Amino acid sequence: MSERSTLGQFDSQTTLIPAGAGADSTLVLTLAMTAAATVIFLGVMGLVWLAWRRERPGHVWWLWTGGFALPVIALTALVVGSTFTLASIGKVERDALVIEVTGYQYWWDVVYDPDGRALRDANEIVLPVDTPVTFRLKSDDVIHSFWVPSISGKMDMIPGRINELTVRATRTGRFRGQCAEFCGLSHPLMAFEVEVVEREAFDAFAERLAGEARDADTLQLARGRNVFLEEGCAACHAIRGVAEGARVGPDLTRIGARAALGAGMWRMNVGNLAGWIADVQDMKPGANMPSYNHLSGPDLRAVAHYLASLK
Ligand code: HEC
Ligand SMILES: [Cu+2]
Repeated sequence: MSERSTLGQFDSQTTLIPAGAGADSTLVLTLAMTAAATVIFLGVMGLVWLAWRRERPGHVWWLWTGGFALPVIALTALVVGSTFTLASIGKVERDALVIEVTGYQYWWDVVYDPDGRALRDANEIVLPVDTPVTFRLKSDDVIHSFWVPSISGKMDMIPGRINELTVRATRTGRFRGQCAEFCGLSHPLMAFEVEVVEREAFDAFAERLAGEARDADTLQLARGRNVFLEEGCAACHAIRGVAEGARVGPDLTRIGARAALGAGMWRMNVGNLAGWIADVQDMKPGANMPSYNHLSGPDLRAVAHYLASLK
């Protein structure tokens, strides 16, 4: 079994098996364009073949239809098709749920309902199925691009700007998102998971997110929480109810519940968590986090178990 994250199933990151309204219409347009291009290509090749066989050049009539009328008709149809598709993608809906996503080198800050309860999470996005969701996309360092190929087209995240992208997931499942704009050497390692669930499951998820982190209710977990506080992790990471405010790294309040560790890179488990903390530069080269290879074995195990318990 691969130690990589759960994603990598063949339908988790593809525009060819759509799971969202935007991806749906883009696929229809793509197929229509491919079909039209194929017909035109075959037609032109047919004409080339005819021209090849005849000794005399064809009539002027051919020039007018083949060289002028046909291209005008074909291009007009394609322009109309793509204009309407583009207009239908990301159409703003008033009652859409708002999720604010901020890109950082090389991870994602996620805030549900930013104008209301402002529930913060990271590196994973849960969406209710068949519900319009408007992503409010920002960046705090360089330009990133937010892309969940199975669900919708991509949208740039530009420092100092807010871009909006409205999507509607059409079936439940797990999908993979990926930063789609070169943002530094570790850009390809900047991914995330999207889980599309039924509305009730989404509401339950939001409830869990609203609370504080789970208590450290065993000796080992308490030791792990102390390591977290004493080693200065809280300078960059927040855990609600334990250490609040820091935004340099992902919010860890419910890290143990995420399927992947390190923005879509590794499967979430105690072993990978310990490896990450001890030698993050080996697990994810370029991550903006120091390695903690001076921790004792028991301390490292304790903090890894503590983080895994935060669900
Ligand atoms: C200087 C700031 C900084 C400090 C200090 C720091 N981290 Fe991080 N940490 C980060 C950043 C930035 C990331 C995101 C890296 C990436 O994915 O590119 C991160 C990622 C993580 C992740 C993965 C989060 C996820 O969603 O997958 C864990 C777990 C983690 N840190 C634990 C710790 C622990 C435990 C400590 C203390 C022993 C610590 N960090 C100290 C900045 C920091
Ligand atoms: Cu990026």
